[in-house]
Amino acid sequence: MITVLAGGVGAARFLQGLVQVVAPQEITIIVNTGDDIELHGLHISPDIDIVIYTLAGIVDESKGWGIQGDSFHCLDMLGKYGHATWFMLGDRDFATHIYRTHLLRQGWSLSQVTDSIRRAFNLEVRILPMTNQPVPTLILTDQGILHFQEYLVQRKMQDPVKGVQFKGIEDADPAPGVLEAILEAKGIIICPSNPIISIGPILAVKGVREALRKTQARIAAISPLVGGAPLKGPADRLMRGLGLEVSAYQVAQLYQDFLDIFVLDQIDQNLVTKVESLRTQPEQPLRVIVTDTIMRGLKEKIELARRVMEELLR
Ligand code: FO1
Repeated sequence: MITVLAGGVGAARFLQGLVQVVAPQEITIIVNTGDDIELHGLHISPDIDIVIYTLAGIVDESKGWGIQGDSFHCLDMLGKYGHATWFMLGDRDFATHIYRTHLLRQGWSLSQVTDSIRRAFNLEVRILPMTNQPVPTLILTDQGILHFQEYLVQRKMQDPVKGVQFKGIEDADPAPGVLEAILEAKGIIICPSNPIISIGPILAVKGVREALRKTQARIAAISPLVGGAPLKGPADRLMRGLGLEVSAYQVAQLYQDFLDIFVLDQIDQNLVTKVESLRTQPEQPLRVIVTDTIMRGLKEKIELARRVMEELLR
């Protein structure tokens, strides 16, 4: 089994390549749920949906989220009733949130609902939410405490970041199968996702970091920062706000205690020696791979996945 830690858009794009290189039945994806939000009385799990829609081939590729060709009549109508419409939920996307919320209210867990949605799309990968309990990511700003989606989408990242909190994380148990997927894996991949708000919440779930330190499997991470900037999203603003250096080196340092392989983009070739120096035990060097990590098309996604798998299983 290959276990993958995933956020949203960057992870989903990488997974499109990985499923061409590794048999989907062999892949377990542990997905961040810190971005989850309740809107219009519905439970929305953006990262889970982004992964499922992308692997199902129905995602809006230009945005990386939502369903291609979706319409927005339901949201327009809700707007007439005075509901906030800043989070662009399409009509077909709404069906997913209605279905999820309906089953959650009947007592299903988020794991069970996610598996049911996965099966509806005939996906053979295993998709596990990191936890079944709500752990919203909160961004501390001088405008007060904002839900991550309010910070990102509603306020368009305009507020300087003073801190990040995963509310309730201390009491959140890993979802069934999460720790086993790490401990029993043949190889583990940390996707090129935001290290603070996508991978950070997964690592903060009880027992996950310890399992990563303990597992016999090699662990590879792909830098989401290229040339000191994210390809998409607020990683730079969040890292700066937390007093961290905005660089691939800093990302490797955040994973230092469990990392075996770090994948840098060609642009960051100059960081190789610095990242290699992060190894904690001399007998277990940190291998740094330099390759093209910018996934323009399927060919690049497959090539990146192939390169990572080659290193992971060598
Ligand atoms: N991102 C936006 O920038 N604007 C939106 O209106 C928006 C709506 C949306 C609806 C469903 C969904 O699954 C994702 C959506 N996203 C939107 C993306 C999302 O906010 C983030 O990209 C992820 O949470 C980050 O991983």
